[in-house]
Amino acid sequence: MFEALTDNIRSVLRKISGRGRLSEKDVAEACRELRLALLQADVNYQVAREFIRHIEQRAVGQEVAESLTPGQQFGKIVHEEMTALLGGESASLRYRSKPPSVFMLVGPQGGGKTTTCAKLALHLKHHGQHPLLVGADVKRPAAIEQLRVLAGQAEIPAFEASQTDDGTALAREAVSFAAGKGLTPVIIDTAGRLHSDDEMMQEASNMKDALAPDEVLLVVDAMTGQDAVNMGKQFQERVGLTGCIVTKLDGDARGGAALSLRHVTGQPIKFAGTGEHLGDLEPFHPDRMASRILGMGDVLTLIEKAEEAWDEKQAKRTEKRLRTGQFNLADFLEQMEKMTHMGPIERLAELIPGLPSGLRAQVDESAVKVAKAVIESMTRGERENPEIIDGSRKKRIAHGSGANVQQVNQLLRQFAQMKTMLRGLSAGKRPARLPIRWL
Ligand SMILES: Nc1nc2c(ncn2[C@@H]2O[C@H](COP(=O)(O)OP(=O)(O)OP(=O)(O)O)[C@@H](O)[C@H]2O)c(=O)[nH]1
Ligand SMILES: [Mg+2]
Repeated sequence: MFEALTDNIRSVLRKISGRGRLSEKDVAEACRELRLALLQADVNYQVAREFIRHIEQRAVGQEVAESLTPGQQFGKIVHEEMTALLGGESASLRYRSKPPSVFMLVGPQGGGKTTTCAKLALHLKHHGQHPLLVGADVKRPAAIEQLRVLAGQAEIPAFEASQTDDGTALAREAVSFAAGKGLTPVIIDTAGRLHSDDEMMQEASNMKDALAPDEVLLVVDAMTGQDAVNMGKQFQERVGLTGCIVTKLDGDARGGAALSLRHVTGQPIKFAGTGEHLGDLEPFHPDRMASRILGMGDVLTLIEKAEEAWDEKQAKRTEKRLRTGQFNLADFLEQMEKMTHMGPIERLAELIPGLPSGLRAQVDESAVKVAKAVIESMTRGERENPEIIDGSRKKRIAHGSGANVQQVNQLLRQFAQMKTMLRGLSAGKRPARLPIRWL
């Protein structure tokens, strides 16, 4: 995510972090480079200018001058300002006291509305809610079918309309249906492809007037850069928004849209889409995103992902096995499988602080596949007690898994390292469950 931006900012911060004292010239130089990095990432010109102005004001002031580590203090200021730019506090969804709550997703064509409706519904279902999906893109039967298919995959009810030519009437009907069935929230997918943007916004605005939704969420594709931001501004003016969802952060978006959207629309980013799968939606936390952009990782999101993928009972069992020194390659394999459920490893690697970019590139799924194949070629005894694996066993395992002896050795070494690390951590709390070191 935002690789070039992260690399550029890191290099500015690296240069400045070792300094014992910062002159105004040093600050000016760092700010100039930061500004350039932002503009190259397609951040709105005014947003970049204001961001830098804040940093400059603080960096030449007391805060830095009196700090024992001015370079690091500068980095802290950049992190804080980036967090503020992304909205400061995390923003949650608004619900009405008498359900069903109503969420409308709006936005330009192809931004990801339909997909995001289903992702959001699934996310909320995982948090104990009972959503109803409503396809109100009535001009395109294919769009309603698309939502129905996604709803089926997520095992979430999709509203079957009795009439289909008026999106607003359909949505109204869906809300009373939900009220009768105790379903909430009602998540409404709207049209992105009409004759003109004008017509699209008019329709969204009419629907909003009729339904008085609790959330009007703008869904925009981060890869469309400043176009997305301009559309966001128009939607805010014409329809009125309560929040934004940025999609396709997994692609090669430069970051400009995500960084400018909050400032330009005045509305918080509430979620981020990070892939094509229904599970690829994350609540948006400005401080965590700032950490990720600055290359500082995002351990909290990593832990949350781990917790979603892991069941508590199993985690307890693993912890116990660690404590009692029973943790073996079979557990290792089990963990690896769990981890592949958390999403592509490269993306998880972004969440781990301090991984240099070169190392990130080495963390690929094929390495995990090899490791899995190697472990699967072992006998049960070998998995439970890797010490018995001698030269001839290594050859057999390598042969059986399609790997070479070196790879078998490497895996055994990594396992030993991980075991040592986990044993050290197992006295502590949550990180003990995170098998990150073997990366
Ligand atoms: N990689 C990636 N693809 C996404 C993400 N969100 C949506 N997509 C893809 O983007 C494409 C368009 O998504 P839709 O949900 O159909 O977009 P839409 O806004 O409903 O489109 P219209 O209804 O035509 O305006 C689909 O192929 C989705 O799979 C994401 O976060 N990451
Ligand atoms: Mg759609």
